[in-house]
Amino acid sequence: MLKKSIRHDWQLTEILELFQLPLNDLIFMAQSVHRANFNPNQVQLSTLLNIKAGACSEDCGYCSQSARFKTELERQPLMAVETIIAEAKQAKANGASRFCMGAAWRNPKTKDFEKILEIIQLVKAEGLETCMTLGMLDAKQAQQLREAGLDYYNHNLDTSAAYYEKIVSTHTYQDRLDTLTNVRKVNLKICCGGIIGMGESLQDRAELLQTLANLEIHPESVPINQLVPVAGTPLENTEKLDPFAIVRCIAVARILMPTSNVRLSAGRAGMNDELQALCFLAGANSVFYGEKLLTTDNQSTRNDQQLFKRLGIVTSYE
Ligand code: SAM
Ligand code: DTB
Ligand code: SF4
Repeated sequence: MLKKSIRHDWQLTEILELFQLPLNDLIFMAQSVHRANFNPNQVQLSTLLNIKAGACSEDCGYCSQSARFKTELERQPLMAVETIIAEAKQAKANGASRFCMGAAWRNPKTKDFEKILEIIQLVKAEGLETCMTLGMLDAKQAQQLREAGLDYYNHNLDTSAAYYEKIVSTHTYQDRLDTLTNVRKVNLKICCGGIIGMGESLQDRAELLQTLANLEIHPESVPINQLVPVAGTPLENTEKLDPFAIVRCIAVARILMPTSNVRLSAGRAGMNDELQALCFLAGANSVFYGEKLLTTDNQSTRNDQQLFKRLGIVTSYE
């Protein structure tokens, strides 16, 4: 029964009610949905690499890579293909099943695109799934990425449409949705989620999850990031979240999108083992794995391996 109930007509009031359930009830419901659809003791590992750093034209208020903020990040042009492949090999040797490459761009430029296509082919040849996040894409670019063999495209909606305007002024929520449409049209898998802890309300979180869950096809991968405050960005001093907020958000995402991989994403470095275990209980079944996210620290691979062992979690190739 739980298995069949994939819906695309979630109402905001229903979602808010889920968020407001007693935590035990919410986790029980999410874990029941999770078990009906997945091995509850399996977590998928994706490793991130920032292949072009900083100097981004956009003004996303959380981001260390915007050219508009004075952060400590050093800008770096598009990385050499050989360096990327060496990192991919290392990620595979450490046990990752997917290699996710990010570039600090508003959108990819023609001069870099051939190299991007070559990178996809070479990383795939290492036996890894590939994911890229390069900013906005037009229909032709999406098609070319697909033809090169890309598996996933990451493009987050990040928050509600209303709150997005307070966080970013250089592009719109509709721009983000248009890229998702272009990506879906060519049958690329979608990785799309958001960030909590940017000063948004519970309603903003509910609206983000509603938008994701009511897409014609649910994103195959839903990253739930907790803001990593970066010195020099407008959000650097945002109030810290109650640790249970991410547990609730993961649980609601799991209930709304029963067959998607829900990823406990940025912010994990600041979480203890117990909180991460609670997130897995609430239905998270994927993490970013490796010492670094894009520009900030992640949990160490050693800690992760120990934690998975202690929890009896197997990390799998999908
Ligand atoms: N430029 C591309 C874009 O904006 O889509 C790709 C890279 S961008 C850094 C990818 C995602 O990382 C953002 O959409 C956001 O969800 C997440 N992110 C960036 N900085 C973050 C931070 N400080 N804390 C949490 N998540 C963050
Ligand atoms: C996603 O949702 N989170 C990742 C990935 N997709 C690209 C990025 C997290 C970035 C955290 C801050 C940083 O390291 O710069
Ligand atoms: Fe640029 Fe992406 Fe950072 Fe926004 S989130 S400033 S588009 S790198």
